[in-house]
Amino acid sequence: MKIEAITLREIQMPLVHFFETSFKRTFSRRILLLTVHCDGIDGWGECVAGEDPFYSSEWIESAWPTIKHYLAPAVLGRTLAAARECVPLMARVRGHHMAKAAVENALWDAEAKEKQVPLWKLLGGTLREISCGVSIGIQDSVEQLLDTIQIELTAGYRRIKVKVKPGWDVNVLERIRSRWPDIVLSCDANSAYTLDQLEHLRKFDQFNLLMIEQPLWHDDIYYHSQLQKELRTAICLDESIHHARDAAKALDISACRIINIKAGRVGGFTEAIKVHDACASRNIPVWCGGMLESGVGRAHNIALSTLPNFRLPGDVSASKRYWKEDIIEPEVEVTPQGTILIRDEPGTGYRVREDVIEKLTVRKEIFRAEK
Ligand code: OSB
Ligand code: MG
Repeated sequence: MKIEAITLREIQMPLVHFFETSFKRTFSRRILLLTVHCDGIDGWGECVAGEDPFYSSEWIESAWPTIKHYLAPAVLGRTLAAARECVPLMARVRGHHMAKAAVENALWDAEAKEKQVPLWKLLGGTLREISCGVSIGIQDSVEQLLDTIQIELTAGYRRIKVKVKPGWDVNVLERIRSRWPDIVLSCDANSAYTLDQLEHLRKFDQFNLLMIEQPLWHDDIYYHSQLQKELRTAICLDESIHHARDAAKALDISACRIINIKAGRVGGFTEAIKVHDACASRNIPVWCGGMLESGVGRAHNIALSTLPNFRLPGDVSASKRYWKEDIIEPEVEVTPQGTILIRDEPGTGYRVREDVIEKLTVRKEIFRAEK
């Protein structure tokens, strides 16, 4: 496929309900979508960078110029036999994984469409149905959180993950466990603690959690290995895993027992598959994380989740939990058993609704190959 042009745009989508983590409350998303135009085929990608550099140092205002000045010029005009060939072309740029993933994943979508195969098969997937969990943000009150958990359990979701931070943790987990002693429950601290709080973190062990996600610093692996020795609860790393070497290092020093894979965080599908494989070879389960994606990124997460070592329910949930109207058709739906059935059409199996996207677009730029 010859990469003739790239369209970059920002759309704005209000969330159905605010989403609060230990670092921020988000009411509305600003989302970068990227389209690669190759021989009459359009591939779509979503840049999962946030509105602010809080989850990671990347944010949408760093991704835009990085794509415009470096990543798009590195691939425009090139003819690739496979999407993964874009990785070495963009390798001179250090970091900026979410910006790179937007380009690479759009190319995978184009490749799948060109080869007339489902994206999940192209990625090496095998699962025909994936397990879904939900990530529930910090609420205004514990009662509100319990009501939300009840709704998600009734919907069939197989794992409840709650966001925690100092002051909204042990007290909240106690209330959840006293109402539901047996549900599959985990928590995500988004780096809200330090090792000085070890005695406090030990209290999490009483709740029989599936895991505690990223308790310590966003850029740390080593001290998580010290913490893991002290806890019965499995640690899952999210923020601090940027590539397969990070995953191998974390597992070599027993810093965690589970890894969360986000294609954006590791720079695209190619590296996500490598992280998956590094974990599989050590018999460590992975699951697919989410970044409040629109349908474009959501469809990509679903495809990735079909790889065989995605053995735990992911943060891959229905469109309607986030959006009044999603930008794909059909919207992502979850069965009463808490699963998503994998579609067999070429590409993601979800059609991008360009008319809706056009209306949501607040800025757009098109980059073309030099003649
Ligand atoms: O840590 O997994 C995270 C959302 C934004 C930034 C970081 C995280 C999250 C989530 C949301 O937990 C998961 C989802 O998209 O449903
Ligand atoms: Mg997380």
